[in-house]
Amino acid sequence: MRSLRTGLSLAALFTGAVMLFAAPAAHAADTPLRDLAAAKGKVIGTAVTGSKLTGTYGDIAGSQFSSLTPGNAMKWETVEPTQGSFNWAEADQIVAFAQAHNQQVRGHTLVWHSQNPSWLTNGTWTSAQLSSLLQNHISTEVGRYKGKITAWDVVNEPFNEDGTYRSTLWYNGLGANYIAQALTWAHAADPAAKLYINDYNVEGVNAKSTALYNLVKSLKAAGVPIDGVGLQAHLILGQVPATLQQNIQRFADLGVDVAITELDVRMALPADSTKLAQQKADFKSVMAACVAVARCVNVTVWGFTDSDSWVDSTFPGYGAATPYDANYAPKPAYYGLSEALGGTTTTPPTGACSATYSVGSQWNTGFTGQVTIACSGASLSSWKASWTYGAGQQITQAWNATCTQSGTAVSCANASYNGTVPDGGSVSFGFNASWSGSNPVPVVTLG
Ligand code: G2I
Repeated sequence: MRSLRTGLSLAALFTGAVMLFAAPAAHAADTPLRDLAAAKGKVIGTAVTGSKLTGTYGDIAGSQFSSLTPGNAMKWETVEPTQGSFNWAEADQIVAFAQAHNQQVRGHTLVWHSQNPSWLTNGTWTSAQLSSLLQNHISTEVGRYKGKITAWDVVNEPFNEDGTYRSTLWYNGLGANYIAQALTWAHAADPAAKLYINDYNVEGVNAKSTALYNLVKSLKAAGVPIDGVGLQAHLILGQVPATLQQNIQRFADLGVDVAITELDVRMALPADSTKLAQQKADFKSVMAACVAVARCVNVTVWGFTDSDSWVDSTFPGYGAATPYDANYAPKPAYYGLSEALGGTTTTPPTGACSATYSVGSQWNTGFTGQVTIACSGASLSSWKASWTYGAGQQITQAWNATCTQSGTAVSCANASYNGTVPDGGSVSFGFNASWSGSNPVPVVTLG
């Protein structure tokens, strides 16, 4: 009893605070991506949700990007939910925001098999009726925004993976010629807008991208107004196609522009420092491929923050696919984009988060410890605290983290419920451990 009381009072002596890295707010001094891109003759864009364009979301969208793409606001089901009754509110709002921030707008998308209104998909139409519905839709929407849209994704996702035409309302009703007709109608409605065909899984050289290549070549030969191809680039961590730059180049050599239109890189959750570093490399190599080809004009991310991404709901267990975390802190991926555009920042991508280690109580054979991870001017979506026990200490039990010890090396990762450390917030976990002889406070690293 006496020794226990002595041990407890001594514990205060062992309570130390270890600051890790404390960087300034990670994005404070960095040159905005749009300025870096402009210096390379490129445009950098993001998909946006109109209702979110205020506060920090609006600040980042307006200051970092030189192009906006409405994520859903210009799709047919949004703009004409009931036949003949139009809703342009969100699309107008995004266009106005872009104009106020000196940004381009990529119009997305006029002809697609998805996100069409039910009155259209459930209707029974002759070819002539379908053709006239499509022409009216294109003329109305492109005409409304004439002079305000830099580029339109006129036709979206026309191909199957094997390079055959996708069976859709349009292909089945009008034949493959719907593509040339849509481009021609869009050109008539806004002759200055650049007209694109946009698809996914066409980033590398493969059957699908070769079908797109052959289509563009034949459209050009026939004098159809086609100005560019959009490579969506919904990628999986570590899987940027090796032939991306070669593929961009072959389209450029056909005499069309190329845009990376919907870039994101999804990973299995939870994110960790290894995955985020790979994601940085992936974003960097995509941007570098675009920078390397003069006719690659725009790289657009499909949502700039993990709180505004389609990935999490579509691929359960996957996420963290964008360059900013859910609390608007730039992730390593942001610095991947920045570095590929010539940015020279060396700011630690994990930002100003630190861990403090303390011994709470200590008795002759054991002690209770605590680590607090706190963020200021940065945030974390997952964490791992590691240290070395040089004096034979051994973790026996932990709570609010999963701790493993191998020899002298201790590593504690967040539990499923406390991976997020918001800007200005903190998370703590505790543990019991044994000791003998001495119990020095270790240096903790955060990853
Ligand atoms: O699916 C990812 C993208 C693939 N390429 C074409 C893009 O247009 C497409 O974007 C996504 C939007 O980011 C999502 O936000 O398209 C999805 C639909 O295919 C959009 O998801 C829909 C949800 O499915 C709806 O439940 C929701 O009401 O977004 C709607 C509006 O938030």
